[in-house]
Amino acid sequence: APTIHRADYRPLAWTVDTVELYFSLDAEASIVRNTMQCTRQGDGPLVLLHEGLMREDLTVNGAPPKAMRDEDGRIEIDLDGEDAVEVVVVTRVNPSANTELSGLYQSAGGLFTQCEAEGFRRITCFPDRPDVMTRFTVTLEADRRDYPVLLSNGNLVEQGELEAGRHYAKWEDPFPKPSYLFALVAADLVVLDRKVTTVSGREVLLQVYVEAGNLDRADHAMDSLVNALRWDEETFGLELDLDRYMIVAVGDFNMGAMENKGLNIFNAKYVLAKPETATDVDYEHIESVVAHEYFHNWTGNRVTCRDWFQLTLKEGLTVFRDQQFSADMLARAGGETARAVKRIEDVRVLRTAQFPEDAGPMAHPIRPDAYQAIDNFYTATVYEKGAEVIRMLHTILGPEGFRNGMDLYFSYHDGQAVTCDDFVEAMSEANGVDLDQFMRWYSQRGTPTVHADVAFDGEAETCTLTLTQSRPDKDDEPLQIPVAVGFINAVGDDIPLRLQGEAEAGATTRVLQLTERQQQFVFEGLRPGSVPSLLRGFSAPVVMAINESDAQLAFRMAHDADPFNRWDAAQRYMTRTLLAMAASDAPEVPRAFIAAFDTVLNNIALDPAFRTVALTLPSEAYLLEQMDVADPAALRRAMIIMTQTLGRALADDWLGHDEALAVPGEYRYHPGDAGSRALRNLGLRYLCAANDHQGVGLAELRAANAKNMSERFGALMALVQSPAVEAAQLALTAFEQTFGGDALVMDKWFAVQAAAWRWSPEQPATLERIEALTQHPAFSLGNPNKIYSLFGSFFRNNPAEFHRPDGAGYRFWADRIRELNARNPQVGARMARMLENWRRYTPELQQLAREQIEGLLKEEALSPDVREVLEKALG
Ligand code: DPP
Ligand code: ZN
Repeated sequence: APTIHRADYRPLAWTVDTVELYFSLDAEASIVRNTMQCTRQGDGPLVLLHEGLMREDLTVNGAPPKAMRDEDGRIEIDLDGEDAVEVVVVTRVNPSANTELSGLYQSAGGLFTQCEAEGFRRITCFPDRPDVMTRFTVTLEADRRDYPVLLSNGNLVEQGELEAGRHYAKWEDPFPKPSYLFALVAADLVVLDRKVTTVSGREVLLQVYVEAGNLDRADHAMDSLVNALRWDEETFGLELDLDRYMIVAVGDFNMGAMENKGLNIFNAKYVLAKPETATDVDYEHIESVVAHEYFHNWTGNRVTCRDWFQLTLKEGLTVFRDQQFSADMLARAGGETARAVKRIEDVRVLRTAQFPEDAGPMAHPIRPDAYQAIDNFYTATVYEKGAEVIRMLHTILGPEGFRNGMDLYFSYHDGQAVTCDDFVEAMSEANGVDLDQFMRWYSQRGTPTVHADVAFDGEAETCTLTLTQSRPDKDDEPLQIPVAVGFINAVGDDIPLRLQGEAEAGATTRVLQLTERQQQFVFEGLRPGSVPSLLRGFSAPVVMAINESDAQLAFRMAHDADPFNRWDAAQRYMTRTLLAMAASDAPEVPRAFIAAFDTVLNNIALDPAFRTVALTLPSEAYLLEQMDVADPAALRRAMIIMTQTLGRALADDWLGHDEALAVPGEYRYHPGDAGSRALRNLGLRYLCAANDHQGVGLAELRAANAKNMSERFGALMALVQSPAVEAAQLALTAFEQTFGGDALVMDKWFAVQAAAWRWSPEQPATLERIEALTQHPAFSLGNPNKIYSLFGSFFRNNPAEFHRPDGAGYRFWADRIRELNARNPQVGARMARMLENWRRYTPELQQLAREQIEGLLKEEALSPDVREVLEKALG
């Protein structure tokens, strides 16, 4: 596929003012009649894009076009002398044959659409680019019995019966929108309604549509939607602009959810929840994804992207908004620690998924310069690092300055398709702050490093902090990096800080602006031995490099007043200990490490939720990234010894906390309760890893009898992730018998088995287990959630079993890529990415991986998505 460059952007010569779509819906043969009123806005032909369409008719002002070219999915029609024309296109599509789940497709007997990024051109011919904003009127006509519910964007203006058991509904969206925000649903669904009054006093109808039988799982999504609506009113003064806002859950969906104007379509796993089937983590994810899509209504829909290179304009900003929202919700119920734990979880995701991406062959700036398949750029970099860049602006400008910038951004650009520059310029202008240097964050790739050097002068009681930044790409262009800094005294208290030249000491955390390659900051009144705590709250998406002894890390683990850094100290200590163990012939957990761990575990002044994140080992993906040569087998051996040691050495403590933290009463989704459950689940993990008799007994009981899925699944996971092979098998079978008919719960059942470590030689190899599971009746290659659960969690979360020395994991991977490439290239490309960092591994593994990647590249029918990933991987 050709490479598309950001620099080549040109506006189109023609735009579409209004479009009328008439769908005669049918699972095998839907007819789409598309009537566009087009107007000229520059020199050149009218352009229509299409992919895989059967075209039945195309006319301009009622006649076949005179001068028309049609090549590679691009129609160009010369219309010299014309300034306005009506174009009609009639196409025929087969939703039941659409396994890519892009465009119009079938799921569980219903019809659904997914148009971002380029799915609309698989429905009709259209200038399918985000900078073409059009008013849509949509009529859906279908069989009433099979498709009783007919939905599209905007307001329902007409509906009625037709002959032969058919009916219709007509929808009008009052807001011009790009085609990627178009949606329709025709299905047999039930609905949860709620009416709320917006801040300006308008009554609006909120709806959550689910399959019959799932109505008892829709309340949490609805509550989340109401909370999001209120939060955006209060925090940003942004009100819902529609009379009706719909969320529809669908079982087969490539992404998490989609923010179509007024008609969000969601992967069912981000809608459906009840205590018996959803974990605390599911509840948290639903809250944040519902909010994310709702927030897009302003950041994405009212103001959209000029081109797909600007994706982070809407995604980075909207992820930042949903993170802030979730943090506020959690803090409201669970206090400031709950907010900090949310921040820690977000950074953990960044380090696990984005840091390796930014160090690998797919590394790209948050605003990429080039791509072959845009679907490959819905990445952790665009989303998560993009959100960190917005967060830095928030830090630099402060909450009020940021809000003023948002207000100005909307006042300038409402109803427009704009660029990241437009956003940052509004922030700059509203605050009178020069952000030219800050803009470099949009074009840099790779994770920058900040080296810190701390020098005390005992006599003068000063401390000089020298910060040096380096970029992996352009080292001569320093970035603007806000570095939040604190110092802790010998008894563990934060010290009020005074920078040289200041009259008196002030706050205990100061945000320093690092703008040069190297800068010195002199603090006065600091005694030698004060312990620096740098990059508090993870104030910038960088690696902070500082020489710290184990003792200093243990001290910060016990005392750092910044909860993020307290967690981070634990992560650093764990990382260096695990890496040393992985490099050792006789790995052992040092006593001092166990003592530091013990101190946190038994500090009951700390929230259980915080203790849980602090005592959770870093992900293997992150740890492998820290190894000079990634050796999954050596790391796994270290992980096993580490978990078994912590389970055995602290067994009584884990058991004591398990009893003390039992949550009485009915399940409720609440950060306090969730924290207690999480710490108990973590305890079971360590206890079962150590094959502790009592721990295994508790896990068996809970896996069988727990009233809620958080506890039940936590126990199941502890058993599967342990040497207690028989107990695990019994629990898995019982779980399957109870939940075999529940697709979302079975996703968990597949995922937990795919992530299983091998604790003893008696345990079957995970790969063989996965191969058997692909034959399970609940598994389906056509369902993306199943792919992510069974294959994704194996490739991503189980490096030692995936990167097997015999290469069987890689052969399995290549076979799955072949299958998925043909069936669903977007999902196939995501799975293909799971081996992109193959050059990081041992020479033996590299050789085996290379063979498989090269073999795949010889395939003729490789989709552009998969090809781009593999070619870049081979580089
Ligand atoms: N639906 C995806 C998201 O909300 C892409 N826009 O991030
Ligand atoms: Zn989004």
